[in-house]
Amino acid sequence: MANDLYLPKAEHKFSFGLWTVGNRGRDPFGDAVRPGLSPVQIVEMLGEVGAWGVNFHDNDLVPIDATPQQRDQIVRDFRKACGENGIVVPMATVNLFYDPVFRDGAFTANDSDVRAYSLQKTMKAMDLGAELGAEIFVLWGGREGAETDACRRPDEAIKRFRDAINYLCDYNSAQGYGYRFALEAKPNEPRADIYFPTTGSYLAFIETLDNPDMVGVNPEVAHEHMPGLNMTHAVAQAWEMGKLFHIDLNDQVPGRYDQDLRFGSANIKAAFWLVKFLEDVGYENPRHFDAHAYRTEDYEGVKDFARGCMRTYLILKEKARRWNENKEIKRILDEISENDRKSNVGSAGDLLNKEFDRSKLASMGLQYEKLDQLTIDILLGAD
Ligand code: GLT
Ligand code: MN
Ligand code: MN
Repeated sequence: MANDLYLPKAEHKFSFGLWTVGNRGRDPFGDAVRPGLSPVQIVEMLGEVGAWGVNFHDNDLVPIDATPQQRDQIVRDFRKACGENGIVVPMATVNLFYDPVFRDGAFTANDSDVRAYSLQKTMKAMDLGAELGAEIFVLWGGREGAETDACRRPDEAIKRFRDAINYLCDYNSAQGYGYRFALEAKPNEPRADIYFPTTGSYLAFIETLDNPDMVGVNPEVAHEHMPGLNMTHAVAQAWEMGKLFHIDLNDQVPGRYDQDLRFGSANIKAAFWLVKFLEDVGYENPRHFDAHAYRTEDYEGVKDFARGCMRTYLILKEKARRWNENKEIKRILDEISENDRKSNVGSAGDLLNKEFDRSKLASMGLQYEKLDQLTIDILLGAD
């Protein structure tokens, strides 16, 4: 019975990118360790492990040099495989980082032909995603950055990026696609510094667009952890602004290269607070795992990896339920909320004349040690 709780279902909206379970284990120091799978084979694998959705970059599905006929055949085969395996396409994205043409960035590149080509490639990727039912379009500006600031003024890059997003929003409206764009931040890698390093940077930027309502964010655990930030806080700010359009779940030890580890495999407690937040607020957009299996694995190991991402999420969801129902935790939270309610600031005049007993306010223990240990007890199964 308890095990059923941890089985993925469509209602959980668990999705994977073609590039995640299809990852062949290449890294900067070593070649592929797994044979390539076709998009159809990847969809079959996702059906087998119980996922709900598949996402793709344009070129994960259609090779960059495919003819229009080849493209149409690939789309037909892929659509059929999705139907046969009960898999939907919630999100699409565009690869603006792999081809050498993007060596100086895409929307922010100094060459206006590169910028125009990047827009054209993105529009075609939007056409492709819309054809397969995608409603969210992620934009990760992997090469929108610099190794040296001698190359351009960073504010010029921001202006170019804004022009590009405005242009794509207009295209979205003109085509009637109804996409919601989700901007994904990362501090560095593959460039030395990327222009919008944090989710907060994008949240501020979005308000400067012509159509801010069409654009939100896609925070990724690893990208917040790389610089040592708190993913749940980034997600909370996005949520509070109505901008949490999509999420990339994975794991990452701070201060290392981009590890894209199985969700919850490195920082269980951080993963717990994230899942608890998403469940408490009622997040209903896709739960996308942007991660890949260790390089030691064959495709059986890749399935273990994919099942593990979903299982850990569901275990943590159940832990969050236990946390919310724990009597001792509830009692402490009640006391905290009493302190929260006890005074109103009132008018500025009243407040200026009010007397506060600072030493009394500072003397009371807040019981956070106890709260945190109760959390640990739940996480370690000692509750
Ligand atoms: C790439 C990157 C991810 C992004 C993908 C979307 S591509 O794998 O590392 O974080 O989400 O472009
Ligand atoms: Mn990543
Ligand atoms: Mn990502």
